[in-house]
Amino acid sequence: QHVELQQSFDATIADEARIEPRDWMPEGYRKTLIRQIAQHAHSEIIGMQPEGNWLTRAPSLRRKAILMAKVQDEAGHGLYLYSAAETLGADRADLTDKLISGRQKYSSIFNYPTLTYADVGTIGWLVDGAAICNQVPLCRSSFGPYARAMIRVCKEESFHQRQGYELLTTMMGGTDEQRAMVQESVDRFWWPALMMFGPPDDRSPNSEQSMAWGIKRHSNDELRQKFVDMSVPQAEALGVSFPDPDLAWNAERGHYDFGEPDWSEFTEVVRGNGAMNVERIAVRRAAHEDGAWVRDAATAFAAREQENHR
Ligand code: FAQ
Repeated sequence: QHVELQQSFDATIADEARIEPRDWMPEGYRKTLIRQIAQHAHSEIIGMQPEGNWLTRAPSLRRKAILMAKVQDEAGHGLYLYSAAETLGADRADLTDKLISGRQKYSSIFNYPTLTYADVGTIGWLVDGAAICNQVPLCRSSFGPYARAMIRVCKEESFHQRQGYELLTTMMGGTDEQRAMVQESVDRFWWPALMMFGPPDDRSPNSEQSMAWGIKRHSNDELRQKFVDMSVPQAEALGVSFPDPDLAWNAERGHYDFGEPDWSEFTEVVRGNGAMNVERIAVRRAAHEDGAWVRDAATAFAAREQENHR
């Protein structure tokens, strides 16, 4: 019977059809999806912090309203993704526990500090830009609930990217000081944004199997290249440069050549040694502990309601 189940799973993948929660799936497929979706959900939740840092100091009411809406969207994405993980049998409380005890990862990018308001624009433009580049193909992921969640998430992320670009465009039309602030921010975020796509293909242990299963649709290096190609004309239009002397159009390849990110820095950040790792987890842990009474009250309320309806 197991052979038949495996054959039916393989046929679904080969037909580019969707695997749904009720379907049989290999344990490795389930585990890989839980790992990736949980990491993705954690990134959305931790990703609220760098920009949330500027909510109380936004330069105008308009900017504050926009930023508040964006940060709220990230919370929504996180909840959506935790729900997708739950369809695979994962327990949300357990996933949160794994995040705050350091047993599950979140994206390296959120371990860099946000030092100026220009960082809000740069995160929108480059970080959400990289996120979209990586996530649009995931709308065709082989696992139904993940693919469907990605459709809405991508629509919201593209709004986020535009607001970031618009913010930077406004600053570039301002004073010399504002223009310098934008360039300084782009200089800090360019390389970390390239690292969001993960290690180079020859050092990416999960890529091959995840691509065979249709969980990932492109390799890390393919998406990184796509992001560079997309970003260079946008930088030119904005009037900023990227801090990479090797960045140059290669007519033969039809792509931009670019330098190598500092992979030792990436490894250190993923290991927990980036500038903000300790603070990010401490803030998340404190929010979880401070919210314990809400969870307790909701559970007690649900129990009482059930009792009343007996
Ligand atoms: N940071 O074998 P691979 C957002 C880990 S966007 C930390 O290549 P895989 C939106 C990887 O987990 C950000 N760790 O792995 C937003 C694995 O470790 P493990 C979130 C990383 O899974 C914007 C090991 O390295 N987006 O939040 C990173 O095939 C603005 C080996 O790597 C997603 O998660 C990294 N950058 O490919 C929110 C998208 N890269 O688990 C707020 C979905 C790799 O074996 C504000 N995820 N690792 O111990 C994916 O597409 C994939 O998981 C990759 C990694 C491409 C990230």
